[in-house]
Amino acid sequence: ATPTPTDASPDASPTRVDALVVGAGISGIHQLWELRGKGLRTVLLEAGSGVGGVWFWNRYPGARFDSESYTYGYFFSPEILEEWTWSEEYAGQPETERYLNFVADRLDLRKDMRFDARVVSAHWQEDERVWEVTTATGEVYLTTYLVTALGILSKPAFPRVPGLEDFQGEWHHTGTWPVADVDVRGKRVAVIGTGSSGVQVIPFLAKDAASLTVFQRTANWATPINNFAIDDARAADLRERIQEIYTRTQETPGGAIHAPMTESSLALSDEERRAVWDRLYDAPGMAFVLGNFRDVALSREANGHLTAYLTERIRERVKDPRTAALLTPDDHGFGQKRPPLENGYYEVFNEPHVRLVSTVEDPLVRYTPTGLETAIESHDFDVIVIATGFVAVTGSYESIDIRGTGGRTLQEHWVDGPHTFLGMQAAGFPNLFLVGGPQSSAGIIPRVTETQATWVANCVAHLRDRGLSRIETTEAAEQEWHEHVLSGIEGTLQEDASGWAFGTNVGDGRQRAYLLYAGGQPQYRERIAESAEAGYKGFELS
Ligand code: N01
Repeated sequence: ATPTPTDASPDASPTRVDALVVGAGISGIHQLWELRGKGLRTVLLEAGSGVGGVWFWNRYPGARFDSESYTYGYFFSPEILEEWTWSEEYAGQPETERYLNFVADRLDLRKDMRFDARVVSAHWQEDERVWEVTTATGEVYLTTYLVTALGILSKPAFPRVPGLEDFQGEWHHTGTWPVADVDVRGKRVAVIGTGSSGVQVIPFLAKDAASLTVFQRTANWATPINNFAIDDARAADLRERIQEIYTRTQETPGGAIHAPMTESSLALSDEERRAVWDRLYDAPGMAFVLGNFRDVALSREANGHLTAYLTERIRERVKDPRTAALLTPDDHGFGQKRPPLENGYYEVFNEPHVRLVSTVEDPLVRYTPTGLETAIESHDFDVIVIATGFVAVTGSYESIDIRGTGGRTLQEHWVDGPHTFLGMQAAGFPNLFLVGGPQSSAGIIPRVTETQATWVANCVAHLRDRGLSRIETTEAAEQEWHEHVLSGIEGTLQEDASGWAFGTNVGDGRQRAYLLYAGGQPQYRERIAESAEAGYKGFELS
């Protein structure tokens, strides 16, 4: 008899499935549901011990959505839409983790999920047309189709500072925060990094710590989240308008309810611009970021007016002028790095027990048994919080030994940055689908990956219904997509941007490469649908 997924154990023979999904985050959960819906024997392997992906690992205090909760959740299931009510406009991590567990249970997905099952290798076997997938504990799966739903922000990046193993205190990376409470009451705490994670965690640590020292390399343009509780009336209204809200997410570039204003900010007077920005600054969520004037993403002059406005706002909120100046970015315009949303972030630096250290002026040298040494000082800490982000987008692929035709590794294929067709497949890696991988994502991730998960399931069903079992894109199609992806940032201020979307944050000498997709979700959906409708143009089927 064919073994079922539950037969897997280190001693058992390989488990044979039709499809295997890697990752129980928001994308993988949906993908499992879609593949199961096509009648495929599917198993999902997850490195963590629970459901949630990024919402499982990033449980640091203050972690929360900065997209509206109801635009981030799933739309594919009427039961889920009906039975779940978000409590806040921007839900915190505990609520989101509960939501994803609710979905896994409500749709009975858990029975096909294996936890603590970290995939370490995936090797294509051309003769049998299967991927041989091995976990860290030695379990082996043979699958016709392999779908990676690894997340674009899942492999933690660490400062390139030696001696972490020498530090005798407690340290945590925000991206692998422990389930057990981290108690910083009365302790001397350090935070390294001031991106979205740092900006979210810092006010919470400041509340309890005896002292908090923030090591900042680059300041960011943070704007208020203006979160609020969803009361019964709003919940009822949202439920009534949910299809209208979904339609809106399908029309905007980033899958959000916010979209840029097309009128030129440069056509307005200073007072008029200021009035708009005051309104957006007080509006909830990403309104300031995604609902701003389109030309601030295109014109240095327009962007300069905006950053002058934000510089003033920072000065108003931070009492010490030197600290305010340090908290004001001087190396990038607004939107050239993903701007964090904050709640009381700037005010934290007015508190006497909080100190800001610029690692540009005073670089980190090493961890010591008692803390951190910088070029000019030695600091003692009980707890060090590392909020230095991720080896984004391709990082999670680098952690798996993926070998395609002829034993070629994905890392070799992507040595100059990722190459894919439609962000769906890489040439030389048949039957491997990348959901939420490079060259497809930007904006609200579940709005991108829901499209992909459905596309993948339809594609696999298409092959099965025609007695086919192999699909592989071509290098020519990859090249065409590569040029299309780059054209999406041409003429925008992204052309000379940096940060995780370009891999420049990692600092290991990797080539700067644009990892996302800036063409907007409506166009992305159109492009992948066109290929499918033309019998999967750009792919070879057999
Ligand atoms: O990571 P980041 P993140 N010494 O790379 C600094 C999403 N997200 O985890 O800019 C000192 O943005 C680094 O400095 P620099 C969101 O998409 C969403 O914060 O490289 N500092 C930077 O300041 C976000 O964009 C939410 O010079 C060092 C920081 O560490 C993405 O995840 C919440 C350093 C890292 O910032 C990543 O955010 C959280 C060093 N040696 C995250 N090395 C939501 O709200 C690096 N840094 C939903």
